[in-house]
Amino acid sequence: MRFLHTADWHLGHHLCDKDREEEHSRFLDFLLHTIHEQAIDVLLIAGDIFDNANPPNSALRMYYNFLKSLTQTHCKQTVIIGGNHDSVSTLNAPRALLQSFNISVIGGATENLQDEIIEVKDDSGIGQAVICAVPYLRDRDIRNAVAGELYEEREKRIKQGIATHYSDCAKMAQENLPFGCPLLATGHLYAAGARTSDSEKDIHIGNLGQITADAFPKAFDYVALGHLHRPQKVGGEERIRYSGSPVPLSFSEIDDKKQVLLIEFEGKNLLNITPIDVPIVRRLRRFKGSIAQVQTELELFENGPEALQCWAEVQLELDKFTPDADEQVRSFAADKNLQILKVSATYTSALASLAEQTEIADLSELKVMDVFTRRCEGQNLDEADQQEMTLLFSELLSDMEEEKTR
Ligand SMILES: [Mn+2]
Repeated sequence: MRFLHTADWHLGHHLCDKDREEEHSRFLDFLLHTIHEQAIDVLLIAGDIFDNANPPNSALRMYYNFLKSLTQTHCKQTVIIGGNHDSVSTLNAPRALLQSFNISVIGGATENLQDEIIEVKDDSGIGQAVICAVPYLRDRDIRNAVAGELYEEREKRIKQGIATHYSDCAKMAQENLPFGCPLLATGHLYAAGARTSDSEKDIHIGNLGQITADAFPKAFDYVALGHLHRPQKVGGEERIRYSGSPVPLSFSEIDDKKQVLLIEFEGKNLLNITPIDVPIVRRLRRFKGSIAQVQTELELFENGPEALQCWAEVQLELDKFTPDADEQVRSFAADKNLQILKVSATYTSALASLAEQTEIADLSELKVMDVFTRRCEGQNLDEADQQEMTLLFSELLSDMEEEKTR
């Protein structure tokens, strides 16, 4: 059997106010083409289909058009799980309808665990594989907050909650697993030791729920993960993987390979895992250094073979405040097929404190947690209090986020 693993599409995403529609549309065309070409039997989409809980109509249209085209391929079964960015109700709304096309949607943890277990059958109804379609597990799905709980206890409870969910699922799935058939699982979480980029939001109260590879039962022959945008294995295990996002979601992902994963089974034997590169349709570039260095680099910039115009970020390193730095930099790129989306500056020593003040001027650059941390500074809190305050604040943020994505 041939499975294709992808995740973190983030349809409806914007990079510095620029929409990604063209890139997403080309990715979905590539995906359909790959499904045909590689004769894929099962498609696994491991969460964060949409960038936010209220996706724009254009993103919804793209999603449904893709699913419609999918029904015209030989793909027998599609499994879609909700991520931390997805709204459970938005994903689940067409669930019953999509089920009649063998597209199973698990927007959020289900009341009855059996609903997360999906059997793949051939045309004559014979079981071929079973998938534990575990979605992003929200705080309320895995633990009941206990008043006065300490940091360590909270961490342990979340981790244990996730691990228990997986082991219960595996046990239940094994009961009906036809002999010689593979058992797969999905997940949307932050596995310990994995590498992040700049574009993942914190999950599980400031990333408290980092589980390790051994939390996934050995019974799983492959685990298709989502959440982290860089493709990677977990704990060195071949069978536990992040596919990564197909479109770079921040300038920190410039050097990452963007891929989908082809997983081939013969009976229960995992034969091959083959990354298939997603074609780059738009290059993202980062230019860094003094104004003169950036000028030289921009002058040397050559257009690549990509279909769409390059987007760039410029990080200036300045020794004095230069009011027209932004304008200067943009003028160097005037006759290039390149658009500068963002210019930021850092200052050398003497101006550092001033820079810290001016840095705050750009609100879009500030993260909520950074503002909170700065506010705590100078309050003379001891380390334990600081940790507790940060945890409480993360918990509040997490609750607000979960409220948005119900
Ligand atoms: Mn994501």
